[in-house]
Amino acid sequence: MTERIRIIGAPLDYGADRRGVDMGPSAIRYAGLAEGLATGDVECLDHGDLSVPRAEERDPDAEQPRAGSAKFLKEVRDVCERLSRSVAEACAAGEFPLVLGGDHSIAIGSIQGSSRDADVGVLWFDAHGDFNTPETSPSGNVHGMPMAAALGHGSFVDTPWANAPGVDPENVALVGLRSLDEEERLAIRDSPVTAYTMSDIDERGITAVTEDALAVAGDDTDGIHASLDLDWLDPKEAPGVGTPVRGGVTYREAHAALEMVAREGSLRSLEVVEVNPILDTENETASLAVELAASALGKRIL
Ligand code: EXY
Ligand code: MN
Ligand code: MN
Ligand code: MN
Repeated sequence: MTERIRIIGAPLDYGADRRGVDMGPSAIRYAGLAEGLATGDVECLDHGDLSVPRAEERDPDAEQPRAGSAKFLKEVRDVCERLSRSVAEACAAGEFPLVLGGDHSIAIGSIQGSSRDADVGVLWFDAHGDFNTPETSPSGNVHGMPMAAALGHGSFVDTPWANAPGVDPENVALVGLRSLDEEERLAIRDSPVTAYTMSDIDERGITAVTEDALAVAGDDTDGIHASLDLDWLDPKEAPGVGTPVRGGVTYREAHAALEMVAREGSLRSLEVVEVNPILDTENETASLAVELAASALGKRIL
């Protein structure tokens, strides 16, 4: 049966400090996304990019939703609401949503859309926990908050556009952590989510950790959403990201993990985020995003 992949670009950069991540979807397409995913029985339907107002054309007097220190929450909400609809529509039409970021705040929309009519587990591949709330964030950048937002933590409790009621924190696995803020660290420890640090990967190997993470996300759920932040990888492999952290997973470890995700068979949506072509070297981080998406979607060498 032909599998249909709906590509949705979300060129949002309001969740991060560094401009340039809004060019991620173009860079990923330029790196050969459609060809990279195509096999005999895969069809790519590119729905283009959601429109995001440029910083220069924003109305500076527009009212911002009040919530602690979250910056540009109105812009993030506006894009996430539309993204959530598009992802939910794709799922309902039997298509596989592949979302291209943009900064990681777009995960709020993809997770909500994917879990609108289903119980969904989440695999979060990231150097960061993205578990801050407007109350705990040291930066006010919403890309450090999407996982907490989806779970309705802090003042996100009152934001129906952000919460994903179909996601039980028991089915959330954070993989590859190596940079957490202090309050964020405590929030993760207090929460039922399961977190695997880089030390876990050092000690047990990527295969054992991914197997456990898949079991967490797949336990009694209808499917899994995978959120791939390119800063999960070591900056030597993926230099084109806004918040690089040394000591990340290698090229082979990343492929191995995502190939396991494909083999497990319950992936229902995927996003690749934080590719910043301005900071990249010859589009190699965007190319890596294409390769890893292909691995997650089951592309085989043999
Ligand atoms: N924890 C820091 C903050 O909240 O500002 C850094 C967050 C970076 C988030 C990146 C993309 O995963
Ligand atoms: Mn992230
Ligand atoms: Mn990150
Ligand atoms: Mn459950």
